[in-house]
Amino acid sequence: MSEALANLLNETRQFPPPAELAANANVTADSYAEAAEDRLGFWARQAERLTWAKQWDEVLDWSHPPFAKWFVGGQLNVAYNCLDRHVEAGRGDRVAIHWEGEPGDTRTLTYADLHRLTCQAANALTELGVEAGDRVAIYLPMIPEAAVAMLACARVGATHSVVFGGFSADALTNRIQDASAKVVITADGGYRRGKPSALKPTVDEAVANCPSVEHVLVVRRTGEEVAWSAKDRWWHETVETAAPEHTAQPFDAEHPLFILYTSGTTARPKGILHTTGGYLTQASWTTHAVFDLKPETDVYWCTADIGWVTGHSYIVYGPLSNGATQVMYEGTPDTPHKGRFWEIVDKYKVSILYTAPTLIRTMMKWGEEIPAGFDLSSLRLLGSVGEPINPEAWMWYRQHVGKGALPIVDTWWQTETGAIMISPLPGVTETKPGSAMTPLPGVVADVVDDQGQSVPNGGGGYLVLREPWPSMLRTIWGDDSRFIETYWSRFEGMYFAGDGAKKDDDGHIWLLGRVDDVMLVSGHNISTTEVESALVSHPSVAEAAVVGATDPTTGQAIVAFAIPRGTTDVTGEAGEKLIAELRNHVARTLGPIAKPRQIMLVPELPKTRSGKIMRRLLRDVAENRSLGDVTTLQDSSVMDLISSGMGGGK
Ligand code: 6R9
Repeated sequence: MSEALANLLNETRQFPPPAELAANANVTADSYAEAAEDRLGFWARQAERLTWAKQWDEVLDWSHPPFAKWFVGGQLNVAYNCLDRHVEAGRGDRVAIHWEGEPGDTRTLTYADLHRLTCQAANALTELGVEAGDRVAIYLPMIPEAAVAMLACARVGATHSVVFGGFSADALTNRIQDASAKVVITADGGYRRGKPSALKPTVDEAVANCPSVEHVLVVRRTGEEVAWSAKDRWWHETVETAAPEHTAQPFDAEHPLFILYTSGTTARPKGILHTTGGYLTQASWTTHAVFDLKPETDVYWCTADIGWVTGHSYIVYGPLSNGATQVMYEGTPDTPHKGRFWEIVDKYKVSILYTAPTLIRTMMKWGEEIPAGFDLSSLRLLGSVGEPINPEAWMWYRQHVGKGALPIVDTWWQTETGAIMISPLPGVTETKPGSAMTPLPGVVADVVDDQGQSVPNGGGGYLVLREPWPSMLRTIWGDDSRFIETYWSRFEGMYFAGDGAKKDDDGHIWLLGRVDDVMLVSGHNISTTEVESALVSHPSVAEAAVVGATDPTTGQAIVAFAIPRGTTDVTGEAGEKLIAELRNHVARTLGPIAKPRQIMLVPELPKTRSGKIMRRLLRDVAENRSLGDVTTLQDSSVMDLISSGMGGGK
């Protein structure tokens, strides 16, 4: 795909794991060999890390691809694995969640506390008529009740569908209707950017159009006034008064655990369905392996929202099944000040931090003096997820958060994959800034060309998965044919992830962004990620987004949007000079073919609510079109800022 650029972005820096971490790592290099020799045996051993009520008969049934069944005949309860077994083993007093509200209020929940609340919530759901197999929609802020609600559903075998609290009434309505949810769990609101942000009115609007909903359970968080209907029940009057005893009943390994909707760029949302045994096996093992989590001593913090898959797998199911102590934060990173994240790391002595490139680049823009003002000495491992991380952002993360020494795990995966697939192992892999490196043991990924042929080292193409994996999506809810068409039709017998990737000379994998975002310039495929990384490698640029705009001579031309770092002067002539310098910088770094036709200096970039850059909207700006659908934008005023521009020119 990027033959014009292959190997032009010469990243030669490499960092071996710290010796002490390598010596005590949860997982060693042997795992790769073990899994290569017997992949199903390897996954069966990881499944044994869980507590099963009934042993499986067969590890994988792949007799009707692409419909997989893992741990066939096995039975377990997910909530039992996340809570009861820790309490039964005498670890009930261990802190499960150090919760920090945005206004600064805090709660500490031990495993015993979380267990009791989950049992009460399970009893309350049963009392509301929820049975195994029913769907429950969850629309909550980042409060402990979000985890409790998910675990209570898992406990009674109800399938949860968490909808991110920032989504509109329309988005919520579509998701409730698609899954015919019987109950909605919400709150009066949550705190965002220093003030209460209401949720209940959105639910009221949605539920008015959702006849399947019988009850709405409402957590009181902000105390703001809410409208009340016959379907509504307060959480504190229903859950907190319910009996605290509840016996978790085991469910089949393939029992539906949750549906999570992915937005997609154009089409209607897809309800990605995950099931019980395989999902928990891989979510749990990857938490243990990739984060080297030591439940007795580590304090883990994943900054994602529970409304995204990262929150499902790496706040709820992965960490809790391992008995981890974690931090959960309700609010935004700049409330009440830009050091809030670092203050939290310092306060709770966080040792493992898992965050997103968009946040790292925002921190770069704010300046390194902010993290420098806090004691980050408790940190020992850093993670990244959500987008390709540019080498300069990776280096900044290592330098200014990781004391120039900590390992970084850049983890590639998707809502559809359920758990981490491609990532360094922190005690094994010699990392390269910007590369997700190699598939985890038990995962068979490859980069293939248009014809589905594996590309040689140094080549680029499409990322695929060649073998089924335990936490793979089982289907799109209610739409098997769309499942087949979207993921299994592009290449015979392979899962098509929709991402471009290349293999470097050592065979390590570099993600190049969504294939829809690849540009075709004078007959050459050029990845947006590589040009963005070249721009971010310039000291004056904090963040960049690149798109291909129609061009009469070259087919597509590269148009870049760049956010200058903190104090850079971008007014008038200084701006023009910087733009000229940046165009030449890209040409020098990647080759003349990648020189942007146009660079615009902007204060912000349009992002989805999960922090991914929306290049589609930038393409509209670059081609002087009116803007397409902006409903999934995190902040719709951003597009006005960009269109009016801080500076532009060729
Ligand atoms: C976990 C999550 C999935 C898409 C995926 C890819 C991008 C995620 C990445 C990455 C490069 C990484 N992505 N992690 N790209 N390097 N480490 O984000 O799930 O919201 O479904 O998005 O995100 O493009 O295909 P989801």
